[in-house]
Amino acid sequence: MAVWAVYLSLCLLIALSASGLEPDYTVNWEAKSLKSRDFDCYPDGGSDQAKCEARGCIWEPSSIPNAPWCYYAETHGYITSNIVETASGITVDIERNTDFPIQRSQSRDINKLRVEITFLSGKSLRWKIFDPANARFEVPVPLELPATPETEENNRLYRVQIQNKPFGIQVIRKSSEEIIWDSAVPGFTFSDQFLQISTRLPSNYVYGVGETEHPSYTHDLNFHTYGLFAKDQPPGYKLNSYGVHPFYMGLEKSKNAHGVLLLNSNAMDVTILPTPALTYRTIGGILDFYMVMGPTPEVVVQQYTEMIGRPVLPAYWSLGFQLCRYGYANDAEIADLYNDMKAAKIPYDVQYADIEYMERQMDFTLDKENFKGLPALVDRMRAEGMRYIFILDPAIAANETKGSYPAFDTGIEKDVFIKWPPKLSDDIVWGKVWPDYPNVDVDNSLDWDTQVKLFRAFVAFPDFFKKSTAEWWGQQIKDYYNNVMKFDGLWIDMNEPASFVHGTVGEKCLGDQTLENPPYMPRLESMYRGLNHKTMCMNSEQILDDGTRVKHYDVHNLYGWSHTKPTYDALLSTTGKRGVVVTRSTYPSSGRWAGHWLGDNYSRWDQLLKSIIGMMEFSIFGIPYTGADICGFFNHAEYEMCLRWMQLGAFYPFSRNHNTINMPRQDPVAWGDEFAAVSRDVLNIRYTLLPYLYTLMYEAHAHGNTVVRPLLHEFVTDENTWKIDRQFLWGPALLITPALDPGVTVVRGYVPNARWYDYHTGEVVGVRGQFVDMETPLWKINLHVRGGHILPWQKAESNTHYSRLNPLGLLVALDDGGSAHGSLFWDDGEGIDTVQNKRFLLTTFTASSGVLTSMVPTDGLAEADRLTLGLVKVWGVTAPVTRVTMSVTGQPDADLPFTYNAQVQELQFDATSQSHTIEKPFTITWN
Ligand SMILES: *[C@@H]1O[C@H](CO)[C@@H](O)[C@H](O)[C@H]1NC(C)=O
Ligand SMILES: CC(=O)N[C@H]1CO[C@H](CO)[C@@H](O)[C@@H]1O
Repeated sequence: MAVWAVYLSLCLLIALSASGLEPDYTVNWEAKSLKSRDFDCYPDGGSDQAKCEARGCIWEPSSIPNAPWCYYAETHGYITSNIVETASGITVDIERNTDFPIQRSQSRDINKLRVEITFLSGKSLRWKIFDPANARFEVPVPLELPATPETEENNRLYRVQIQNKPFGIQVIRKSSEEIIWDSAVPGFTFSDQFLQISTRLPSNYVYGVGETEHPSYTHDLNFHTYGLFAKDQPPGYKLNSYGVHPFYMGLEKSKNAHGVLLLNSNAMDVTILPTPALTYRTIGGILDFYMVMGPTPEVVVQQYTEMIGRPVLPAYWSLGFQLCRYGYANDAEIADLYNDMKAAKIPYDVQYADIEYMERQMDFTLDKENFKGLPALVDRMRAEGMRYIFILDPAIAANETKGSYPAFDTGIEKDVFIKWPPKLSDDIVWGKVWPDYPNVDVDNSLDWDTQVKLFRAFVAFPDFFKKSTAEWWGQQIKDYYNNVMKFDGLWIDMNEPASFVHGTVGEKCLGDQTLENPPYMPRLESMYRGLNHKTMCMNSEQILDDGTRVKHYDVHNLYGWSHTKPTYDALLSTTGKRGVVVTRSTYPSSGRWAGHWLGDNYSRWDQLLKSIIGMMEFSIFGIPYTGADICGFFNHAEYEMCLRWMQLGAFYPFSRNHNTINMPRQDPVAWGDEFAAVSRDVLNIRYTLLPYLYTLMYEAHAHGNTVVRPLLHEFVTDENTWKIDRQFLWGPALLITPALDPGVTVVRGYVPNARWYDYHTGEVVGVRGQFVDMETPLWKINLHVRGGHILPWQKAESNTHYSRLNPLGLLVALDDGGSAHGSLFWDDGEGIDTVQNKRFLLTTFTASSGVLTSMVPTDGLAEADRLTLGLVKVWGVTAPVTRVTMSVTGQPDADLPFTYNAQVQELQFDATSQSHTIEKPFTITWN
């Protein structure tokens, strides 16, 4: 390496003189060239000088870790040949710069391209780069775009400029004159199976691009590449995981924010460079970009979810605590767990059954030996206000006797399973997943591959793009509910789709092998084993709703997406309630129907932090209902880690403790009294705050706000917040600072610039805008409430069926000026389309100068769901109070009983005696 470093400056000079720079480049020639130097001409690995130069690129070893040694010449790319501007956009024709050789001989270059830029609205735009001569695959995910473009220049936050050589698009934010997208950088390539485009970023702060584990929420810019390809791959560093979200949010020097979606569903990778810049490489489809202009991070998410679809409102009960494990031996074990949780008075709403409830892990069956009592147990638990969620996998077992397994038989009848392209074979593309063969006992002492070979039955994968498949799937779900047992929600797993064999049984994929091993292999976990590693053949054929035949190669990343809506629709039509669906594999817009758990994580301390990062990323991906498996899925949990994870997990929107088979129990009643007590306390806090969390979920559904909110969304002008990922907010007002490391009793946390109150004591925090050490003994998670906000709450009970009956409390945290505001969304908790049909209550609360008033913008609540006003706590009341009076139109004023604690500056008054239901506005005055 040292020897090469000497060459560096030398080569730089040669490269410069060779490239014949025009005069205006020489002004800052050094900066320019160093930047071009970042763009990797040989991302495939294994380059040397000869191979590099054969691509027309520049070879120059570097001592910078991960920096490319083979990079593009300044003008490598396409050249603009024609530009047509209209009021609604720009059309550009571009041609490949043939001064440079083709990039990959196995992937045909497309020399002439069309670029269509559309001014979607004043705050959003799209640029689409495609082959005008031949139609290529385009992502069949419908987006909600404005009906007409914004044709009035003055109404647009942006301006677009086209660069000629190399061709590039520059998007400029008019207010700051910053270039926030700039693809006028070398290396742009558009060939059949290798499409590459880079953009300079306006700042070093970029977030998102998933689903893959990131060690920090802010990206490290030092040439890190992340593969995106749906895979049954437990999250790990640089491993492509279950879902695909080619979306990032970028901050700008002006402290504005924007978001960019690349709507492409092929396998791809994304590299983040110190330029700062970002390179996308995808292996099919077209380049279809959408940008939203914010200007704040929170507005970026609102605009993005307006486009991809706003997240579903989950049932109220799904915000309760949930218990699951893979490997319950029988229904008695679940019944005991339920009884122990009740006895320990730990709030909990949802129990699961993982695949063992099924007969030989086959969907829509019940193990009649070990889980014979499950339907009755489910009925009993549901009668006590609990809910049940079952798992379903997409793969359907194929080796049952004809007539004995309707799911497969009717699937064949209705032709729902994925097959080969007809000219190759009319057979199904068989895989293997869980189901065992009938009458065969699995020998667990054998190695996994042998077990798969010997004991796993063939499976067929339904093609969920077809309407007939959705109907068939819905019918299976309905039949199960009506004939076998009830459930309230569905959990869909293994929908990458995962298979235990590679490609197909026998592992020989038919047809074009460049689909299985493309000329450019993105940086994936399985890059050396082919795209079909642990999934189906890329040459399998799927059929879109409109009859278009597509290759699994193009739609692999949409398999989980296509599985989600049919499952959600089936849940609604079967149960008549909205319930909840959680899915493993997601794509932009999956949040419209489902939440997502962060996968089969490990029971390790580092995963606590990673789960916060994962949740923040899913917040900006538009899937707010998320959380990791509390205490981790794989391996042994240890006491302290599990306890800290219970505390953190109490603030996951999706709060579920889940564990894999053959591991010791890790539920809250598995560890003794102290653990149970800490779990009870922290879950009681969660349950107390559920009305606030539910209101945030409504705001996500109605307006696209985030629920788990990075601090920078609320305090973007304070650069300290740009990197914070060890703390997060619930909405604008609750700051959560968990212990994430072993042995700590003090946690260093940031107190953003506002007035904050300690949730546990009600005392005001003396500092703001600085890092402080927070005492965090084992029983405690740090929680702070932001002055200026009113949080609705209810006393916790054993489950939400009971807590929802309690009076509504308010927590009024006054700001420096003695004011606060907040709101409550309330409905029946599980009705279908309550928001669209206005069958809900929306109340806003305002406190100012010793007066708390409510207003009711929407009152569509049924009488049975009404709430009465209960205890109100006001924090930050500086002067002693002598009287609290409540007035409601048409009624005499009433004095309310109250207490005032001068030391804490807390006023509490109780309206319970008034039996006042909150759909009627009220005013409460203290003086
Ligand atoms: C399982 O089903 C597949 C597909 O029909 C068939 O090819 C295979 O022979 C069957 N295996 C057994 C053991 O019945
Ligand atoms: C604890 C945890 O959730 N860690 C990782 C689990 O996996 C997701 C991706 O599925 C990551 O985003 C999390 O960071």
